[in-house]
Amino acid sequence: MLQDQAAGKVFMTHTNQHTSSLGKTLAVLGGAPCFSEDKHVGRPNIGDTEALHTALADILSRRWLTNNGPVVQAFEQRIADLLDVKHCISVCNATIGLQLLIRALELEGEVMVPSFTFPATVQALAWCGLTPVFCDVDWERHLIDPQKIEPLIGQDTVAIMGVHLWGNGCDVNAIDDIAGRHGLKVMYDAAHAFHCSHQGRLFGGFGEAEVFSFHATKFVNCFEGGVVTTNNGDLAQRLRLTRNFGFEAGEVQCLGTNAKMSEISAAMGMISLDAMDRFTQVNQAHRERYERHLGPVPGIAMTPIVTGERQNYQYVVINVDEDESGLSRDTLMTVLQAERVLARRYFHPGCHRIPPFDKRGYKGSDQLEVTDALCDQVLVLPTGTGVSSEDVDKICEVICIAVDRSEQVIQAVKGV
Ligand code: T4K
Repeated sequence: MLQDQAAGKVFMTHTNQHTSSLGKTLAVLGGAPCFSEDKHVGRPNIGDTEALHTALADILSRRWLTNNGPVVQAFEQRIADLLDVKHCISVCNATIGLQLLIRALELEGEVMVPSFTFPATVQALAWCGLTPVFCDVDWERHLIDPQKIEPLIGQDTVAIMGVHLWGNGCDVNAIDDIAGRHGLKVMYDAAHAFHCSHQGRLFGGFGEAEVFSFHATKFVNCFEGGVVTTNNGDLAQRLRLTRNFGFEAGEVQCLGTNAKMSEISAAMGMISLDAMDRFTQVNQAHRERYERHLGPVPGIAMTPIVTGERQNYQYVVINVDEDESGLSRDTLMTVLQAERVLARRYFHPGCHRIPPFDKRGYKGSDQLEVTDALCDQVLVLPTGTGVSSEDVDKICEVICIAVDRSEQVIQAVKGV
C-alpha cells in the first residue's frame, strides 16, 4: 500500500487482481488509458500570452525583426545581470551556440565529453571537426566523472566539455584542476541548467563559457534559442562576430555563420523569464509529489538533486532497476505509453552507439559501463505547467500498479 498523506490519497494494490483501490485497470491489461490526451515530456511552459502579443505588435511596428534588435539586447542584458556574468551572447539554438564557442576557442584535436548526453553535445564537437573522447559518468547524478578523465587524456587532447545534466553541476573544481595541469580548455553544456546553482553560484561563469538552451521544451523558452555566457571579453567579441557572418562595420572579418536570435524569440524569452519563478514552483511541487509516491516503490529511484542549490526541477528522472522492480525500463515505458504518458528514454542509446560515432571506435567507447547501464535504465517523466498534480498522481499510480503486477504486465507486454 502506498500512501500520499499530503494528497490524502492511498494507492492500494491487491496481488493477483488487476484493479487498484482507485479502480484503475492498466491499459496494457485491457483497461482504458488513464488519459484522453497525450501527456508529453517537454510540453512548453507558456508565460503571459497577452504580454507576448503586445511585444509582437511592438516588434512589427518597429520593423526590426532580427540582427541584434532592441529586445535581443535587453534579453541578453537581463540574463547577464541575473547570472552575474559579464557577457551574454544570444543564439538561435544551443547546438549552434556550442559550435560557435568551439570555433571561437580555435580548438583542434580531441575533446573529453560524456556519452550520456543529448546527441547535440557530441554532434557540435564533430560538426566542428573535433574528435570526441567518451568519458564515463558517475552513477548517482549522471555527470562526467573527473576520476575517469585523466587516464583518457592524450597528446591530442585540447579541451573538456562538461554537461550539467538535469541541472546538477559537474565537479567544476576537479575539472579545473585537471585542465590546469594538462593545459586544457573547459567548456560547459549548460542546456539543462538555466537558473541552477553550483556551490551557491548560478551557472554562467564556469569554464571558458557556458551554453544554455531555450528550446521550446526547456524550462525557459524562446521557441528555439539559447545563450552563451562568459566573463572573457575577447571570447565574447569573437562570438558576436561569428554569430553574424563575421561582419564588423559592414566588412567580413573572419569565417562566420548565421546564429542570430530573432526579436520574437527574445520576446518569448522575456515572458518566460517573467514567469520563471512560477514555473520553478510548479516543477518543484511535481517533483516532491513524484518523490512521495515513488519513494516506497521497489526498484524505482529518482535521480537526486543536490540539496542547498538552486534548481529549476525541469526534469523528473527515474532509474528503473529490473531486479528490484520486476520490470525493465522499456516495459515500464510501454505500460506508460499505453496510458498515453509519453515518457522518454533520455538518453538512449548513448552517443557512442549512434551514427556516425558508433562506427568510429572513439577513445573511451569501451569504458562506459555506467553510461551503458544508465542508457538501459533511465526514464524521464512528464512535469511542468503542462501537467497537473492530479496527472502526477495518476502517473505514479500506474507505475505503482505496474510494479505490483510485474509478472502479468510482462506477459501482456510480450503479446503487444
Ligand atoms: N545539450 C543538451 C544536454 C541538451 O539536452 C540539448 C537539447 C542541447 C544540448 C541542444 O539544445 P538546442 O539546440 O535544442 O537548443 C528535446 C529537445 O528538442 C532538445 O532541445 C533537448 N535538449 C532534449 C533533451 O529534448 P527531442 O528530440 O526529445 O525533442 P522534441 O522536439 O521531440 O520534443 C519532445 C517532446 O516535447 C515531444 O514529444 C512533444 C513535446 N513538445 C515539443 C515541442 C517542440 C511539445 O509539446 N511542444 C513543442 O513545441 O529533444
